[in-house]
Amino acid sequence: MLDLRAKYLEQIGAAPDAAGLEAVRLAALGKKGEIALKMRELGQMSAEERQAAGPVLNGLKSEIDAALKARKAALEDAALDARLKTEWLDVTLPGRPRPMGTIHPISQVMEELTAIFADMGFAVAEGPQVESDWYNFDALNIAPEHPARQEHDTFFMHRDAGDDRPPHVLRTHTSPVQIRAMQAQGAPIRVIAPGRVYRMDMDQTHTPMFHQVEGLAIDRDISMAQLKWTLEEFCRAFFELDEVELRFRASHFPFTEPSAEVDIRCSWDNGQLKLGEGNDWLEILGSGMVHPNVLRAGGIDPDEWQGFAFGMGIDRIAMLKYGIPDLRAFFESDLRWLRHYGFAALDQPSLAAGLSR
Ligand code: 2NL
Repeated sequence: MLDLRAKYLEQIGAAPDAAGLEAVRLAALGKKGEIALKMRELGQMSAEERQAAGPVLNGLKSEIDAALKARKAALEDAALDARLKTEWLDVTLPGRPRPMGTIHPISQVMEELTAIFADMGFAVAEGPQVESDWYNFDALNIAPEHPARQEHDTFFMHRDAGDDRPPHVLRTHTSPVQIRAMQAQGAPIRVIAPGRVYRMDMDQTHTPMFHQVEGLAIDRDISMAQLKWTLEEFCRAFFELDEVELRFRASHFPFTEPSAEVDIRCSWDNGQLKLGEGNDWLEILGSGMVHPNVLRAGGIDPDEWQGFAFGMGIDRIAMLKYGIPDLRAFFESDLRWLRHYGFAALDQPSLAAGLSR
């Protein structure tokens, strides 16, 4: 008996894992285990022998049982300790900062100018960037022999050989959007059309894709005075100036008559541009009274209705407002570049944090 006790307690203590321990349990306490065999032998013993051996055997059984349980608990503890050691995680470590994106300056400027014109009652219209030549040219009173319709400026879409229809174009201005708006809505109408436009031009100050916003107001007696007020009001709000002064210079566009190029009063003091003051003028947009042919193309009777229209480059006014001197800011969209030029969206602390590494 003492041999059994020593043997099993030693094996239990040496069991390396749960499986080893289970093998020991079966050998000792299992149905065909050594203790069970001894229990069975009690039946062949005399009463006195049985009275002596029984309690010893029972005591041995519970001692081994307890030792098994204790060893099992110890093995589980050790396994947990090992796991905690390998799966340890320092939740107090600082996070890894990730550089964050921000709204593109062109998108922000589009939102700004849309909000300003919306306050003045203009709705936003959108349309296709691939246009028919009718919407892009004919409807705007641009004659077939006009230079813009020749190869130079315009991206023409492909036509199959033998297909003699005039090719579609990448719109060269957002005016076709306003033709479509006039056709859909009729007069009176007040819309702006911001969006991408395309011209075959690529140098320091031109990109083949750029952004334009055009505006259109048609009613029974819209005048150039209202055009001027609308543009002044826009410039005051957009450039955040108390005072603006605009100058209309006679000009020519096929789609307006009369036409005016619009300059804003400014100063250039040692290379620093200031809008709203000074003795210089900076051209910012083109405008005029909508040509009767263009009204007709939009399905509006020029004997009953008239109105103004204007168009300006968004990239250009974005650069003016935020002091961005170079188109690379738009190509590369590099946050460090934009921050260098004090782009306003970067003033938000959460965005600045992403840049500070
Ligand atoms: C410029 C000149 C201009 C328009 C665009 C327009 C649109 C319709 C009818 C008449 Cl539907 N006109 N647009 C008018 C005058 C000038 O843009 O220099 N843009 C950058």
